[in-house]
Amino acid sequence: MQIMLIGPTSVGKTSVLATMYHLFNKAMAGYEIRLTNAGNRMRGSLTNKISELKHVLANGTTELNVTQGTRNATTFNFSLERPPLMVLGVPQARTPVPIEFFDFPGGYLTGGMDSETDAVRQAVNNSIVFVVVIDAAAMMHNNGEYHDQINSPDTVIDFLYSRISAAPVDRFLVVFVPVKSETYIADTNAQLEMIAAIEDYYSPIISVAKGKQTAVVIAPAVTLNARVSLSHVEDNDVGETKFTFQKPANSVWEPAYADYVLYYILSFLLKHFRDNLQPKLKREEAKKSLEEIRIQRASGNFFKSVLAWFKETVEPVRHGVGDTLLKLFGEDDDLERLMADVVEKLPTDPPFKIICGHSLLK
Ligand SMILES: Nc1nc2c(ncn2[C@@H]2O[C@H](COP(=O)(O)OP(=O)(O)OP(=O)(O)O)[C@@H](O)[C@H]2O)c(=O)[nH]1
Ligand SMILES: [Mg+2]
Repeated sequence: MQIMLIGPTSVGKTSVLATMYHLFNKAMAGYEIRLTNAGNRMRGSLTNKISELKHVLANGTTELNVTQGTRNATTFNFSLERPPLMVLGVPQARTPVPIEFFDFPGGYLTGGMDSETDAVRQAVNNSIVFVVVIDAAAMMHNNGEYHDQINSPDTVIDFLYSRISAAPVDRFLVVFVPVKSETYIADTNAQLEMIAAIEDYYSPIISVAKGKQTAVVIAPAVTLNARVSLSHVEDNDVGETKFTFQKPANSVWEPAYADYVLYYILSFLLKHFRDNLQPKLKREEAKKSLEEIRIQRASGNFFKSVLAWFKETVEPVRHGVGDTLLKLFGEDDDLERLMADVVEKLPTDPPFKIICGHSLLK
């Protein structure tokens, strides 16, 4: 199950990933579920990103420094884990569900070498969930004067459009995540303007999604502190533009909203599982009853035949590709309960919006 972060350099992809991971586990503390990446050798780079975000806020200046970009394309292997299931007092370990996040240096998208562009294309083709990170300040400032230059919407649209339009049956989720959006989530009018801008600039993705099994949502993230704001914009001699943000001196890391990105992803994955796998299991159950009757009548060798049936039908379903969610949630009611809780947490009011594909989420 691969999830891809997509956007040009410096828009905030790695910041969103690090913050989302941190906030999600904090919010899920009361549930028996965790997203972990223990043992992943790349774990350090997310921790470093959080340290950097804290560091740029904590100093005595009011100008916000820029942190380091990502050097190499990285797949972060996470897993969704739950504590063991107790069966008659004996703990039964549950198989974790692997979830991979693919994060790459944004330069691969815009000015990359062929091999870098190929890596992006390959990741696009392997992913069903896309987290499109947008620099909201660049999209909104001066009526979007810098949007093309900084967010390269055409390139992002090209990649996603071809993936979604070419896939006959796959389901997709596209989450637009505006960051550097502190100013635009602070009041209702600005929230609506930001939502309208995304719907306008990225309309080809939304149009193709509406004709396919694709959900599209907007979920902003504050990865630093909501009191950060745009200070000024300068063009240098070589045509580069620098956006400078300001912050209160000696402020602290107070991220917000980024965990909702994961709630949308999780409800999409749970719904996908429920719609595709559960009916399959129910059909298998029905088949089993019929088969049992037939076997009992025909041979009288009931147990041997049921065992054979189990090997042929149930085991392949259980060990099937991507069906590890079944192992994590088992045959109890946990899936239903978690699904209901996660759906309850899905925000639908501005600055969030479910643009299309409600039925793929709930
Ligand atoms: N104002 C503001 N700045 C942010 C926010 N999130 C990230 N930034 C800043 O944006 C810069 C780039 O963030 P990264 O997460 O490294 O961006 P990236 O998209 O991973 O960049 P590459 O790895 O180069 O592709 C950093 O200096 C962050 O401090 C935010 O919510 N608000
Ligand atoms: Mg990065």
